[in-house]
Amino acid sequence: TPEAGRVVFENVTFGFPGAEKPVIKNVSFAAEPGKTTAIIGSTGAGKTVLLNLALRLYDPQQGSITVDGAPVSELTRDQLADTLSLVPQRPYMFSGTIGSNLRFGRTAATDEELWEALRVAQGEDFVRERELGLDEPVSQGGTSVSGGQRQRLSIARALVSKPKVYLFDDSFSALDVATDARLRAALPSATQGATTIIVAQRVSTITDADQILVIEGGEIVGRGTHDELLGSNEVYQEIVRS
Ligand code: DGT
Ligand code: MG
Repeated sequence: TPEAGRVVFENVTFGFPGAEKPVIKNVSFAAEPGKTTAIIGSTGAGKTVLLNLALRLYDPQQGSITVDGAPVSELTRDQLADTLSLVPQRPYMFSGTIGSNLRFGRTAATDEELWEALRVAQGEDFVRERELGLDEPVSQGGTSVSGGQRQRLSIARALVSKPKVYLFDDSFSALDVATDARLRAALPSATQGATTIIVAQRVSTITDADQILVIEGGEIVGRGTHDELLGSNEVYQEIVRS
């Protein structure tokens, strides 16, 4: 259906219990299937909370969030987990192997699929260099892999699950600019048709996004393409300059 993977926020307001002020204020946007929506804004602006709301880690006090036209409040955790894959800002590893970390409970994924996901996520080389490859042990917390490798494994894990919606929370900033560029060049064909939402620090990560949301203090203060925002939005201009 044309709704497949469509994520819609309508007038969403959310505050943490006990906090005086909401951290998300009257946010509305639609993230469309086959397109990339980028979210940019300073630290503490509310980017991670927005993604967590889509995953229903918390429920908004006002407004609605729908995925595929259905309110997320009516979806089970399993349904949400099948539809949306989050690459968290701080990726985690559990004790097992590189392969089991990539499968993450999806035992049906073949080794071929894991290698394909690693290829896209720019993780193929460092896994091939490991003596045991996919069977290489990983300790909990992933101390045997570097931060950038952990991020790439986490991206590959999301690709293996083939969700309708990808949520990348600052997943590219630990990568050097060249790896970031290669990864983003490989992503579109791997995520074709899916809805992609990317939280970014670097403007270069999102210049080709279909829509960019600029968020400040929990509010959307600008939206458009890179060129549109560059010409019209002071907050965005400031981010580009910094
Ligand atoms: P980042 O990752 O540093 O670029 O910042 P954002 O944009 O991801 O910020 P976010 O969404 O983590 O936090 C937005 C606001 O919400 C910020 O004032 C901190 C606050 N906040 C985040 N998580 C919690 C929480 O678990 N409890 C409470 N009380 N406040 C939280
Ligand atoms: Mg964050």
